[in-house]
Amino acid sequence: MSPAGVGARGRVAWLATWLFVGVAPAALSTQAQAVPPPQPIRPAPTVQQLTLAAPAPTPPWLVCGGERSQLPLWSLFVLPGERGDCEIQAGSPAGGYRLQGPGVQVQTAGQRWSWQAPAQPGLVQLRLEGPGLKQPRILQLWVMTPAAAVVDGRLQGFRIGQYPGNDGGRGPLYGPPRGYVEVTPANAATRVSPEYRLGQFVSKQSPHYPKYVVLRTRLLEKLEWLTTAARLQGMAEGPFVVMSGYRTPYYNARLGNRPLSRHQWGGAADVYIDDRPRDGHMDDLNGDGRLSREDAVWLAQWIERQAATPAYRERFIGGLGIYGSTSSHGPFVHIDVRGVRARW
Ligand SMILES: [Ca+2]
Repeated sequence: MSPAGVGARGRVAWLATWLFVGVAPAALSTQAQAVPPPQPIRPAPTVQQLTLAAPAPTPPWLVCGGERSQLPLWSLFVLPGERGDCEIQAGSPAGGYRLQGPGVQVQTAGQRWSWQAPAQPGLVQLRLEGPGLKQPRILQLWVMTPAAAVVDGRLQGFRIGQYPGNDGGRGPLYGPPRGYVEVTPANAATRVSPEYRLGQFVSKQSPHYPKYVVLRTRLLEKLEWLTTAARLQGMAEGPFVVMSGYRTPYYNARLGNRPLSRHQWGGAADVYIDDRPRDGHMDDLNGDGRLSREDAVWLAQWIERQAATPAYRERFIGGLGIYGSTSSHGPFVHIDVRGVRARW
């Protein structure tokens, strides 16, 4: 752990003590929301009072298919038979690297490889070994079911609905997906990144399998980055709760959501922090003894602060939306990776 992480542990302990002592768990229940808030025994930390500790770079960067990662486990979403390249980014520790797995060929020893995905949908893992890597890094190729398999808005009975026939003039990020990852009971718990699992991103429209999901590597990288930053800064121990990830156009329309919601392209997640206590609701982040929209405001302000860092700006610019409670959900924050800044 970096020095910043060690410093953050004291902060974690302080925050945990304050939250557990200062806020009775009962105060967070729905029933108790009307009760006047208990007086905090210390002032609540403002977003600005937290450190701005960011995840430490851990080279090498592996660059594949227009994405790059330093994570010990990451995912690309590809089509059957698709070919691609990977390379070690310049500036990484020198030496010979090995990328091994089915369908991987060496182009230039130690620095660059080409791969070809299997002809059938499924999952293959490539392992990167080399200088400074105590454990192999895993690159997962999720081989998708091609979009051409969607018939009358359904894939194996799972309702997809209709994507806009073109990008609506809004750019390639709004074109129809190239394919869909099949989700079954057997692979729903498979990790797509160190902290997140495939099943967390599935459209919540039906209990029946198989289900299908669209996911963007960049969204997973952003979630991982924010999760690590939250941990370093003493805000949370575990990953964020993903309340909603991918939504099919069918389900998005059923919810009455915006027609061009980024959820439909696998690039958005509605998240909250639920660690203290872990009770299925957003934590009392602003320390006022209540669970309210203000806690989502607090979380959004925290994300906004991370967005000021160069590492964040380089890859994670996108949407940030604040939502309060309704009869069906508690407060949460929407994040996405649309590539341009959007706020609501
Ligand atoms: Ca609160």
